[in-house]
Amino acid sequence: MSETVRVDDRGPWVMVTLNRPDSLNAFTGEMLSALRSALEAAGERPECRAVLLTGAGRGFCAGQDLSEVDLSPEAGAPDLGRTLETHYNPLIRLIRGMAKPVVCAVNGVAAGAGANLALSCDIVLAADSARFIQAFSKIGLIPDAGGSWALARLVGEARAKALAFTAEPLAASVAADWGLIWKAVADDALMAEAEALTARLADGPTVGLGLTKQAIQEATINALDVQLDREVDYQRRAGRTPDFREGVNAFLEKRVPTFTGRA
Ligand code: T3D
Repeated sequence: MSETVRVDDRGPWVMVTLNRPDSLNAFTGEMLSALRSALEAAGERPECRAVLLTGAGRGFCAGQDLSEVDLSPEAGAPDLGRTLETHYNPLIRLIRGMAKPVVCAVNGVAAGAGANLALSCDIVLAADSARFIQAFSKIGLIPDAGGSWALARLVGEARAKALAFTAEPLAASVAADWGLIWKAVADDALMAEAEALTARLADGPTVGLGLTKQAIQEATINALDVQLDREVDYQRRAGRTPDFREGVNAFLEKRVPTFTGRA
């Protein structure tokens, strides 16, 4: 296991912690590879039914580690597209494509690709003191790690452009008011609330939740007719799971359902 990414197995779910607190968990290449391996393993393990992502120390993640970029004249012009193709794009696709809930607890500042990594997760909780910063324009870059896509969809073009052009920090409470994240939580309550939510989701009907995730993501690009057909397909699959049977039986028997998450 890497030191820069900690994985705590909590039985039905895992907590993945970005762990370079002295640099506000800024991403090195090694750390990005470790994060991808940790998430791939969580995605592939059927016993793992939800993931919680957070950061160690006072920050969530300050984006790409800027001390790793070689700007010496000998190195020539840097190819930042390669970092995206090698690391960030596969990570974002992995999280969005994972057929189980990914919760993010933003414990402190989230800047650059760190902010956009958080926004790629399914449910984002943030500490009241956390801030979201589209830091890219300060160094002449564009919002990456899915940021241009997520911002435009979540908060609309006007707010997306202002956040990206100005790199102004956005407080967690405003991010929640704008619909950028699910909610802001008191600092000292963040982890307990995020862990309880992840545990609850891990106890849920995993196949149905995975299909729900896919349906909602596709809805942002599909026309209604296409989406209605998707719902037919996904509901057919959800209706064939043991968890549907269990949910209905539990309702009729006036008891709490015990979902297994099995297909
Ligand atoms: O290949 C490619 O590069 C393309 C991909 C790009 C993706 C990106 O993410 S680009 C955006 C990169 N991130 C940034 O530009 C953010 C830079 N950081 C900041 O602006 C500030 O640190 C924060 C606003 C995030 C937090 O400010 P503050 O005052 O709370 O903390 P600080 O004192 O600035 O930082 C604390 C330490 O973390 C400090 O180290 P020190 O002085 O204590 O030894 C600082 O240098 C370090 N740190 C913070 N961010 C980064 C970093 N070190 C390396 N890279 C960073 N991104």
